Amino acid sequence: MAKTPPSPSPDLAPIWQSLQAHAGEMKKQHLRDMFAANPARFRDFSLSHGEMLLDFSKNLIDAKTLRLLEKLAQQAELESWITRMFRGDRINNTENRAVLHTALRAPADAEVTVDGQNVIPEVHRVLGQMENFCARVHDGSWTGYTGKAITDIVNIGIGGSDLGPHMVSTALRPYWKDGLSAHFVSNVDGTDINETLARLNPETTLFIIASKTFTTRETMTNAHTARQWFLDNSENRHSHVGRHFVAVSTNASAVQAFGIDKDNMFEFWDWVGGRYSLWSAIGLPITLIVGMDNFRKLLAGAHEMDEHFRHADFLQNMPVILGLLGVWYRNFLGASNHAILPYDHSLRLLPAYLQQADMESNGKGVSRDGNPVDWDTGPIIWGQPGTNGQHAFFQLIHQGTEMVPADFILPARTHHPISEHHEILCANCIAQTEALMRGKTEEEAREELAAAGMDEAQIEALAPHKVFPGNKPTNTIVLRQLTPFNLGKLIALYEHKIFVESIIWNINAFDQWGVELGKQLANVIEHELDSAGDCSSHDSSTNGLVNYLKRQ
Ligand code: G6Q
Repeated sequence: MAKTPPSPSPDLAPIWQSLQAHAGEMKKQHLRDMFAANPARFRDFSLSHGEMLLDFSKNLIDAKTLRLLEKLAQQAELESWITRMFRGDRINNTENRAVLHTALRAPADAEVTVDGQNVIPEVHRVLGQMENFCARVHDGSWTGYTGKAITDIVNIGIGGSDLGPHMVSTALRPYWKDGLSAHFVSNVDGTDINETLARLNPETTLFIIASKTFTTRETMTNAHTARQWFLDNSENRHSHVGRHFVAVSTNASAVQAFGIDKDNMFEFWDWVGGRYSLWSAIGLPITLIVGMDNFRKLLAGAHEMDEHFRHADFLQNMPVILGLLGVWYRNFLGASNHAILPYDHSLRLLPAYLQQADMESNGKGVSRDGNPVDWDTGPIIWGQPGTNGQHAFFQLIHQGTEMVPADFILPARTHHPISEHHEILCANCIAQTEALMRGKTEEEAREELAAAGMDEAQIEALAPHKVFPGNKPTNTIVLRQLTPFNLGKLIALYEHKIFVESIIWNINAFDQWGVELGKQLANVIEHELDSAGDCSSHDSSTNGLVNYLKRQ
């Protein structure tokens, strides 16, 4: 009998063992046979909520799998963790912080307290400030230093202060305001800012310096370069800076030291994690480019998912189902990674966004109490939009040796109904999930080759290469259309999925010490690259690389 892997807590050991035994049974089954045996499989294993459908029937599960996974969630006290997160408990234990991105999209009459203080009025005060500012930019009453209206918004930020606003702004391209363009600069590589500035006119450009800490080296370097470019290309008057630079931060003193008036600073709070911050003032570039009404719809969509997550029974609950399936594949069926495959060109940045959301949250090697984990945690997240991926890495998903559970995300309606493009896109998306599930038997492969006129010897040689094992798990998430509301809902779906997994794995999804390390290390080497003489303070490889670069 297979050895049961260690469970995330002693209390979970029996259910973990049951799931392990059940996984052994399920590995002997094929999805093709399960579909043949149960014609109602789609009905049994799909959920629909508002304008979103989740078809999870093409997973290696049956009713018993779900019952066991539900029990796992119950025994991990998921319900109480959900309550604790939403009510503002300090569940980010290593940073002693509440985790309240959900409060950012709660209605004005909600009440969520942190340290006895209701945070909702503050959230809505900043939303009001964003709304006023956007209105002034849009109606032309906020102008550049020569009196011209703003035409270009440049967001300078990195990680959580870039990926969310960038992904959402790109996804909502059909909603962009006429006469405005958005740009995103994140990389400290001067190429990024250089290429962006080359396209801009300082008279009509507004920079948003987005940094929770306002100390992040990359962002501050880009911000200073942008300010210098602005001064060099305008009348070199510092008094003009205020019209062209605003900040989003929690660090008021550093913002003022940079030269941005505190009235032009948009605040957020330590209970908003970087990768969960697009709903806060970090969303300012989104509000500018698509308008406040659309930003509020984005928030409303996320709130709808929050309510669903809080109140739906586990087996009717989309984030819970996705999270439990994630655990099922990671811990019981040996999957090391998970693909995000949006069949929507506008969602092309979603895989990169979810890489951070998921891998920074659940890429943890110690449990909440600081002990090394003995069980697998977050998988590697990767992906590309369809149909491009089909002509690249799908080969490995279909016929490689690695199991790659995948999410296919598809809008039923397109914003660009041009000739037959959307039908082709939809057909490809659905056909791929079908092919991954069914595969192609040797008999089918042989028949196909014979029909193509091959002789026996050719069939013999080629048939093994034409066989597709199938039994490859996929979810399909269909949105009626990629609207601001549905996008908000989709992002919140993934946020909560990630949370569900972290609870089962008994890890803190809301810190990121691995990211902090990079920030410290680079500072030391930056100084050494700049100082005279050979560097000898590191290992021979690090010293060798530093000294090689110094000589170039
Ligand atoms: C996100 C991370 C990280 C962070 C960036 C930028 O959860 O903490 O990606 O967002 O390092 O940090 P600042 O906003 O402080 O510049």
